[in-house]
Parts: sequence; C-alpha cells; structure tokens
Amino acid sequence: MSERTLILVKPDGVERGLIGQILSRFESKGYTIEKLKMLQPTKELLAQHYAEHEGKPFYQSLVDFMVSGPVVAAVLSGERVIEGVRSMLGTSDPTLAAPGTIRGDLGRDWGDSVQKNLVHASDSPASAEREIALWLA
Ligand code: FUP
Repeated sequence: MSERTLILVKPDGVERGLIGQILSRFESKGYTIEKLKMLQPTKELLAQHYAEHEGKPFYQSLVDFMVSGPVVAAVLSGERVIEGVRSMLGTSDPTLAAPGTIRGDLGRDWGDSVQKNLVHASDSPASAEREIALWLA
C-alpha cells in the first residue's frame, strides 16, 4: 500500500545548492513528489516539528540552525517510502553515513556537530502524517 512521508532539505542543503540533486535522487528512486514548497520556517513551527527533542542538550542549537535560512519541504509517496527514504539518507552523522547515501555522498562534518546533515525525513507513519500537517497541509 502506498504511503507518504515528509522530507525537508535543511538550510545547509539549500545554501550549498543541493536542492536539485537531493530531489533528483528521490525521483530517480521512483518516488512521487506530491507537494513541494520552499519556505523560511519560524521558531514556532520548528518547536512543533522537534517537540520530541525539547529539553535535550542539542535542542536549542538544532532550532537555531534550522531557522537560519530557507528550507524545502516535500511530500513524497510510494510503497514503503518512509523506510526507503530513511535508508537513502544514511545515518544522522554525515561523517559515518555510508557512501551511496545522500548524507554519505554529499555531507561531512563542518566542525559544528552533526546538525548540518542536509535532509530530514519522517521516521514512522504517525510522524509522517503529523509532519505533513505541520509543513504542507
Ligand atoms: P534523524 O532522524 O537522523 O533526522 O535524527 P534525529 O531525529 O534523531 O535528530 C534530529 C536532528 O537533531 C538531527 F538531524 C541532528 C540533530 N541531533 C544533534 O544535533 N545531536 C544529537 O545528539 C542528535 C541529533
């Protein structure tokens, strides 16, 4: 059964001119871009998006980074798209992400933690529907 997921090209991906390459990978894999929007997120939106991380040591710097520039939000669809896209991203730390993944091929450590890891993707059907409602209702 087809499902949906929410991806965000984070401010580092936009600033480095990687929007096209990143979206192209999802298209080449065969997923459908159902919705697409570039926007400057507010702190309020990010607080809702990252509610599960509130209170953690990296929370404030994560929100500060994510609000530092525009992001591209997209809804992708396809069979098992949630796990498929997570697999395409690679692990959170771009230094350790496997070659062949988006983070492994296009990302690295810039000396300021693992926050600049190019892309976010929903990690479960419940997160996907919650995040789609926040970003691209
Ligand atoms: P991911 O599912 O890979 O996007 O990662 P998480 O949802 O666990 O974390 C969200 C973001 O918080 C990551 F993109 C990077 C950041 N983060 C840190 O900066 N430090 C940490 O210890 C964990 C996550």
